[in-house]
Amino acid sequence: MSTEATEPSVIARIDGRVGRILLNRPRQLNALDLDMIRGMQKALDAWHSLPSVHAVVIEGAGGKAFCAGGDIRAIRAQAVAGETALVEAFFAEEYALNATIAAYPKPYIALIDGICMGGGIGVSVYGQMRVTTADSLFAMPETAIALFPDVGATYMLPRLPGALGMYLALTGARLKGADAVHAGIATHLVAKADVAALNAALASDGAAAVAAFAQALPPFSLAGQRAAIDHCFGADSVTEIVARLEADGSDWAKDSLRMMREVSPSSVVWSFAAVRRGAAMTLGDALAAELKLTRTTTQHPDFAEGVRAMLVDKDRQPKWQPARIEDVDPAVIAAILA
Ligand code: QUE
Repeated sequence: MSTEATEPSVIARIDGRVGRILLNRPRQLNALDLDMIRGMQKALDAWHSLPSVHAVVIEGAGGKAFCAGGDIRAIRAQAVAGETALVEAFFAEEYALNATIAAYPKPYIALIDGICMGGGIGVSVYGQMRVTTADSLFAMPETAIALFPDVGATYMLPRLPGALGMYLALTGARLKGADAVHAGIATHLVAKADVAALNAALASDGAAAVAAFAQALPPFSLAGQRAAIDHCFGADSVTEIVARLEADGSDWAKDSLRMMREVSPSSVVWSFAAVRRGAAMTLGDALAAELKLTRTTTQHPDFAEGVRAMLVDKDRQPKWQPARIEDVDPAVIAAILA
């Protein structure tokens, strides 16, 4: 029997002018489970009309991650056990939280210092300010587990410059802090050494404190690839993206092809379609379409296999069905997207 007191996985408190949310599951890289989602929703609802709370500040505990995503291992176990109501509850409440943040009437400030992937992007990117340190890592890596870029990313990614969003969606490529600001995922770059002082200034001055800590951006490390990204990932089909990357032949194109060939081929095809579709949707409609898409994608064998390979057994050797992008059946994908 453990005698340790269980720490709450989300800590919400008022500090000066701000409401603070601490994601507090550091050993799981602050990956969101249903309890955490409910704790965040409850805090945001309580502060929504409370005049003394002028802004909300969200952070991750432990110094390694802001939030690595959702508690996908639990979702996989529920999906495999046929507990579809639990899977549905998780995604429905997570997406409702994303929508709450997007519509929040007060400044919502995410302090991102470390890993920020998937669900972590969903609880930050719709806020007014996404403050990042230089060493943070941002990614939408869902094609690696045969899900798709969700938490509203089918709405958000097509609104990034050019075809950058499709590149991030299909390859799962990581961006460091400054590049995330260039891409529009983050809004301000701050020095790691300034985070504590910024945090204190937020409590006394609210959101206005951020500006004084923002650093000048170094050049976008993808500046030299921007034209190729738009050309290759702006193509009208996955097959054409692959053909353009093969024709490009640069190191960047080879790396991109390698990343796209490692992840679930079926997921690449349905994620392409979902991100394309989201370009013409509102955030609310995109989240509704995503919820529908979770019902079919979590039933595809690649989802259980991808989570097994990346997060359960961690052998990173998934056996995808089918194994090649070229063998993905358009009729199967159309049924998943319907
Ligand atoms: C792709 C993903 C995720 C991932 C790894 C991938 C993802 C996710 C996690 C994750 C990380 C740490 C945890 C955890 C989950 O990893 O979405 O519970 O402790 O949440 O290659 O999409």
